[in-house]
Amino acid sequence: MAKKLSSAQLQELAIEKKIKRRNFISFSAFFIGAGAAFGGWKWLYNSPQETAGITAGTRQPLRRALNKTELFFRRIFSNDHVVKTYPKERAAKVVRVNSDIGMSTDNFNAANWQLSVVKKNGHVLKIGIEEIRALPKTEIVYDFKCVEGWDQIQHWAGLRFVDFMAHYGLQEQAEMEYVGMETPDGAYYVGLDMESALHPQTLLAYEMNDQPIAEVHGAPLRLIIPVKYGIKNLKRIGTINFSNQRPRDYWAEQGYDYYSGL
Ligand SMILES: Nc1nc2c(c(=O)[nH]1)N[C@H]1C(S)=C(S)[C@@H](COP(=O)(O)O)O[C@H]1N2
Ligand SMILES: [Mo]
Repeated sequence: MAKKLSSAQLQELAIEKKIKRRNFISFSAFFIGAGAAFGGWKWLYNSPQETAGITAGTRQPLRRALNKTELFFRRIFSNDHVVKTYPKERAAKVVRVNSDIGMSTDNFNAANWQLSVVKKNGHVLKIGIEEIRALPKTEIVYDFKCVEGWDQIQHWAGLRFVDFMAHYGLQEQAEMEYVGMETPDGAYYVGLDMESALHPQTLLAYEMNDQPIAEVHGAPLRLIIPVKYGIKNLKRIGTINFSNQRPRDYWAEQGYDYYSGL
């Protein structure tokens, strides 16, 4: 015959039972959670690799997520966001030189440089630097940021890209989704979403600190696109083209973010 338990003992038993149940629940939750995490990782790990092309290879689901975050940020930081500017006195006198891909001096002569603009119909406009200098000049003093972790307040001047498009009657190309820019030798190249290219602070720059841009900084014409990291600020522009697909991009091919916005 079962021993009669006191109410205190009964209470104790009930509590013990409760603790056992709690332990069971938390252990199960832990194993289910760990299982899910492992499963998720395995799923990602076994997912097909995207074909490395415009962007470097990663697992397809990860790339889909990255592309979604890009769209999200593009909507939030669209053209009404303007990068902070500074008084000219704040601009660095000694401007940092970063990298020089596509900047070889072997087959390049700034004196006979011409910009090539490939129109939608395949026709190529050839534009000299004097023609660009004759158009309205816009200046900007802002904090230039490189993904490698440095930044510097710099003073640039040139033709706003949006003014350039209007002046050369490039409305049809402005309706396209992307702009591609490349050095004359094609060794360095960037792809830009049209919104950022047409941003009011984006310049085809030909002056730095009130002087023509030095060769190392991209003479005679470079891109200054304050809404992007340094990697997109192509030095020594040779060709500009337009497309509805992402143009090739040097650093995106190495795994950097294609959008690279700030
Ligand atoms: N042609 C060309 N443009 C380029 C680069 C390059 O290597 N080649 N590097 C980019 C990077 S990573 C940065 S930070 C800036 C540096 O510009 P700066 O040398 O004038 O400081 O240029 C960008 N444009
Ligand atoms: Mo950079």
